[in-house]
Amino acid sequence: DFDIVALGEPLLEFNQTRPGVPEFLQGYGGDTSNAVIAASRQGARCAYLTRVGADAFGEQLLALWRAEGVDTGGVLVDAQAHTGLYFVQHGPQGHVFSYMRRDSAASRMQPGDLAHGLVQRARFLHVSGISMAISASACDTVFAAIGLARAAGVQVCLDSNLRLRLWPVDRARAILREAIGLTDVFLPSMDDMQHLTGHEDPSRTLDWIRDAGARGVVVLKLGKSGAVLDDGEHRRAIVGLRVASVDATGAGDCFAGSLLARRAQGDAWADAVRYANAAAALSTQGYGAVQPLPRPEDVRALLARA
Ligand code: KDG
Repeated sequence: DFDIVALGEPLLEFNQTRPGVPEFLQGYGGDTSNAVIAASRQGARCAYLTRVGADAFGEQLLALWRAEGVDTGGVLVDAQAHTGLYFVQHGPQGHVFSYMRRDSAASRMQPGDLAHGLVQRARFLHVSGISMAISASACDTVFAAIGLARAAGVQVCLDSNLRLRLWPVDRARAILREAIGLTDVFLPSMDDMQHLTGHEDPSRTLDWIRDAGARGVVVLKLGKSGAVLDDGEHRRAIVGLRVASVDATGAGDCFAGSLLARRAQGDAWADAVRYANAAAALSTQGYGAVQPLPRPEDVRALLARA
């Protein structure tokens, strides 16, 4: 059985680490894949659900998950489509993503792909706005997985991960609202929520989320400024930690994976959020979404200094 089963789209990553220099560091991305790798590095038992193409990139991703200890029994190889990829470039406003993913293998996921029964064997199901944005059939697959999870008593975790290149804001708001009401753990970022709600302050944003039907725990991520944990009774701020950041790609995914891993290992919510906040900060110190994901000893060392 698994602590975390995640569902979404993995991507090959090409990261331009020096602006203007035509060289790209090859790595891996895809928010939900990043999150399970982060969780696995923290000691959680994880599985990933997706489709990859019958191509070299799909094989590389399968090798990555195996090397990271992530179960691939729920990964289908789709000979009719390619594995998606993206480029990361760095500008004055931070990182910029360019996607090459339309009609990718993962976007062809169907609810019938879930027949393996892995969702029901998890403690947490992890899905995201991106998992739902990539196509209508992937969106249906996410809602089917949520239905299976709820029927089996598996807790549903949703990361907002709003990518407005992938879907229009009105559709994103309607679908995310629907999904928020079905979550046990909702992980929005303040940036994403500003697009959805128009609110600029955390407490009005959390009120909007509760009005949308969120019943369980909500952790509103404030980037460098930390996070606010709302457990339904109390709201408390967790301060951001200062580190020398070079690339924030995947920091939110590291937060999600680390948080669920620590919950699965028995931490109280506030301790798990503090841990996830430190892990996410460390993940910004290297380029790419996966390579800089920290190990527990690094996270503990930062927490001890904080
Ligand atoms: O959170 C980081 C991800 O956004 C990145 O790895 C690429 O999954 C990705 C996406 O769809 O933006």
